[in-house]
Amino acid sequence: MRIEKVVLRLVEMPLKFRFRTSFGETAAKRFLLVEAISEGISGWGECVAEDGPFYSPETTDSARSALSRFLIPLVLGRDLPDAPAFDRLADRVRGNRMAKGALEAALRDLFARVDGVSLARNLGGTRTVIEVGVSLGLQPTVEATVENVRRHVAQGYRRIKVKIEPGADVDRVAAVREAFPDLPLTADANAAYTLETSEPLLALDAFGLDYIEQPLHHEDLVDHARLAGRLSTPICLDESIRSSADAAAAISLGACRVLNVKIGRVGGHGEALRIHDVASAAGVPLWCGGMLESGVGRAHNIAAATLPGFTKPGDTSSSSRYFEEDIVEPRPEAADGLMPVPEGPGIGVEIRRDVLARFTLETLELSA
Ligand code: OSB
Ligand code: MG
Repeated sequence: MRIEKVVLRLVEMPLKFRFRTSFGETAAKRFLLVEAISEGISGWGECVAEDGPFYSPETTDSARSALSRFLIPLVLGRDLPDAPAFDRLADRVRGNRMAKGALEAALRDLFARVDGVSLARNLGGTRTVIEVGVSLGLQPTVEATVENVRRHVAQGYRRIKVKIEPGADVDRVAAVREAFPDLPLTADANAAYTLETSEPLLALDAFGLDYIEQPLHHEDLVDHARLAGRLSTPICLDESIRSSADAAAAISLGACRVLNVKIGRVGGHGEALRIHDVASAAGVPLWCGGMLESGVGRAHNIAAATLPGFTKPGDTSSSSRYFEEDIVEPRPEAADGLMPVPEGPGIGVEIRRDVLARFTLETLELSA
């Protein structure tokens, strides 16, 4: 299939809540949206890079540069047999995985739409519904944390993840656990601790967490393995895992027993599939992480999470939690912690071009 045109949009959608983590705070979701066009059909992908390099070294600006200068030119005017062909072409480009992942996702959607099959089935996914949890940002107080958890438990989410940071960790988790003794609960530190400051993490062992997510620096696999030796709670890695090679290294070092897979963070569905296979062979369970995505990225996450290795509830909660209005229809909405998997071609949602136009700050069209 000949890729005739790629449109890169900078989009900003207001968030219904401020989302605070140990690395920063977000009040609006600003991201790049990729539209890949062939024979009148469009495929869509969302770039998960954020404005600043605080979760990942990539940013919206770095991704725009990588996409427009190096990645999009690899496919423009080229006759691609399938989406994995792009993955092989893009192998020359080091890093820049979020940029790569956005274009790869758009091509996956495009090829699945042309074939008239859902992306979930195209990837080898089997589920028709996926279990989802929710990721709750840091709240100003312990009371507000418990209240926020209560609201989301009432909505039926299958697991609650609370963000922690030094000074807002054991107190939060202890209070939530006391209020909800049987709740599937996890804590995400976004790399805020070191082995030297890990004492609160050891104290979290008392609260029966399903796992602790990314406690230490994203480059500290060996330290994660050391920490794992002192904790009975499993460690789940997020930021540390950029590729299947990272996943293999982390698993063989004993740095984690659970993996958070984000399609964008690892460079697209192809790399996510390779991580899936590495982890499944080692018996390591997966779940699909979130980056406050619009309906496009959310639909890609849903498709990925239909694979058999994704056995734990992920972060793909309802679109309406985040946004008054979304750029897709139907909006991905969970009920009782279950997210339906769209059956239509590709990601199974349609773009509302009028809404998208209102949220678009800049447009760059690249033609063959
Ligand atoms: O660490 O999982 C994370 C959002 C932005 C950056 C990093 C993370 C997150 C979330 C939000 O936890 C998950 C979501 O609701 O999409
Ligand atoms: Mg995380």
